[in-house]
Amino acid sequence: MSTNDADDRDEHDEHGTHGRRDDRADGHARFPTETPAVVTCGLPYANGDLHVGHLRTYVGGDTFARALRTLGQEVAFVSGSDMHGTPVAVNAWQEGVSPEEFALRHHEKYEETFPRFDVDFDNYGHTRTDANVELTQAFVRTLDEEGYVYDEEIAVAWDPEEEQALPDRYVEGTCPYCGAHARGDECDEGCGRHLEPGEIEDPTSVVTGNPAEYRTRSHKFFRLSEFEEYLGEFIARLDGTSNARNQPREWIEGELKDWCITRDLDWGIPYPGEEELILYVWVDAPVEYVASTKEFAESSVGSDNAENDESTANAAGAGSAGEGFDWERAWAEDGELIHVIGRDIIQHHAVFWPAMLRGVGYNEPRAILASGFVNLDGKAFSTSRDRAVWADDYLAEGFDPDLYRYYVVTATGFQQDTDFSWDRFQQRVNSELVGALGNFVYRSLLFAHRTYEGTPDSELSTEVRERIEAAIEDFEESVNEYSVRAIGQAPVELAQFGNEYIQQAEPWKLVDDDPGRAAQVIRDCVQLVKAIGVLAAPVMPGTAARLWAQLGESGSIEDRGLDAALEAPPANFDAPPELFERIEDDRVAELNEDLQARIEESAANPDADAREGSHEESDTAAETDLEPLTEGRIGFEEFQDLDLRVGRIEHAEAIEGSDKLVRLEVDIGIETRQIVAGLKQLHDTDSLPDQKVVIVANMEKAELFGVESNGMVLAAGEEADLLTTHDDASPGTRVR
Ligand code: B3M
Ligand code: ZN
Repeated sequence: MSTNDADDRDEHDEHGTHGRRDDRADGHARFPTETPAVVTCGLPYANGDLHVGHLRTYVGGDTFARALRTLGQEVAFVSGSDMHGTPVAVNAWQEGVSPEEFALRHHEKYEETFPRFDVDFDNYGHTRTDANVELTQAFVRTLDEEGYVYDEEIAVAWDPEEEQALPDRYVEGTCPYCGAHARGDECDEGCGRHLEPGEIEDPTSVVTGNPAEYRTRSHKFFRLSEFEEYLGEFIARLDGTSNARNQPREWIEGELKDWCITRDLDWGIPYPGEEELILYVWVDAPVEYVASTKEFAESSVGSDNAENDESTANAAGAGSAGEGFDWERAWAEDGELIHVIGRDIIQHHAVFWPAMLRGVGYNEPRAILASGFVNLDGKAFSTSRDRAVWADDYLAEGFDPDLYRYYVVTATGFQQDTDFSWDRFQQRVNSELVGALGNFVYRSLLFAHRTYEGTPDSELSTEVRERIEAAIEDFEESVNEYSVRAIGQAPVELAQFGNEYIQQAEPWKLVDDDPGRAAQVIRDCVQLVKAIGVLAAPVMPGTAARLWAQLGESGSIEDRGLDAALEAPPANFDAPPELFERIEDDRVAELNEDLQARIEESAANPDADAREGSHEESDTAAETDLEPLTEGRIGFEEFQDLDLRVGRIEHAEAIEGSDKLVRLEVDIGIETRQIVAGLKQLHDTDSLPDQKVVIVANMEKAELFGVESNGMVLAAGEEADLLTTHDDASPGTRVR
């Protein structure tokens, strides 16, 4: 097994031993266990586009879940979108749409994007499903009944102008622990701590930019302090990356404060029995891990052909039906619960969540794998600055998802930060995937096909058998040590051995002189190819499936388990196509240029089409910078293509379900047009009738919220300042 894996080194140093994890006094049973396992990935807030940095945790979780299955472990791999809380509410408000509409849109996008990277959750739900609302309220009721919840009056930040409470991301200020600029509930740029309501210093309202005042409100508190001793013991037996044990120790050993679990907000799950209080998003979010597992377990019930139906409602990807998966045993009794998260949310998973689970009498997490961040050319990704490689753009480039999967999983130890650059990506793909793995598979299978029409009739040599056995053992060890990186490295390491082996044996020289030996060497190589496929399946499932087909194997490689690595390959197969394509220098130069141009454009034009963001920056201050003038000029004829007309609004009414849209009837002389416009928040609909406006009469028709829009009303800026005429131009007059 690789000895230079930083994650492994951390593990070993900490325990002062190079023994196996289960040598620890409080060690857990080795995988595969008799009990069901659940692997979860942190729920992405449904508030932005995914870039390749976000994907690290999901690809890592998917790889680990697949690796566990390869060992024969029963696994449910689940996640869902985090729909609630101020990260969604603030962004929806900025866009002028309802949080519900906003969150669902992003949820659907995530649901579609993950499988395109072969991140195949068995269930991908979201926190507003009935399953999660019910389960969350049941959790809270139990905590309340058990005496773990009390009421307390506290000072909450308040915007005096808007007359509204400012929970969490509605307020910014200074972290009381480290002095960094921080959000209301999290020191996101400094020490990373969770901040309780009222803790932030010099608070400013994100809504108006005003200094926030304080108001007294009654809220619910969870008695976290009562769990101090338990949490200390829990952390000592927690498996996974060492950062997940080390960071919380400090918090637990300091004074563990009770945790405020409600907010003044109208977006979220109500506190059971006290509907005016909304649960803090970090209460209902982790419960979705349980709800999503439950949905998986129940997913095949009532569906006759679930086995063949890969488009079941809440399964993102082709996860198998979950009938028979004992979700209650996993969560409430003795299952193996493994959380894969970003390193910024360790406190929530290693402190708040286990205390909640304990409070309701559930099982506890066995392991937390907290990933480092991915930087872009040494600097943080920035969603709002468009300084990112977007998941969609990566796929639109035609790159195989496996290339990125391999790159990000093996770049560094899981808990270390890592860097993405197109140059490094090219270098690793060309040397490790094309040069080592692809090359070995191709030359072996081509030689075998040409000379023997497939696998030669010969015995596997002891040397190669032992090498494959060692690779299998290492793989089992890597899974038990939670080393996602080592899992990813396994197939390439075996291919490197294969290349040395074939290079030394030179079977092409033996075919005539020593045909027996030649057949044996190629038999060895084909076996190595098969073993490489088995080991590659967790990190590169698509590639492994292609390799499997090249070998003439039938069925799914992933269903076969580790034993398949030493089973005889088929006697016949065709000439193989290459598994990977080289990435050429000019392509990388182009990718770098495009990325650079986008970054520069977005810096020069901060208002234009910045993507909605979640993790790095919240971009809350209203942008006042003017857009630079458009460079290209148009001729008069092109302008004439626009049919601009004076109109008079006859009728205006809000469109139900939309925060923003208004249905207008506009008289344009020749006829009356129905037009949908985003004016609701900025104009009192009653004030609109009789106003004169300018419309684009030959705008393509569109449908918004089920209402046809036949034209477009012109308005300036964020406030939708309506364009009008000032004299007696009558409706229908052309504007030139
Ligand atoms: N929605 C995303 C984050 O803070 C947050 C995770 C919830 S996991 C239960 O990264
Ligand atoms: Zn701080």
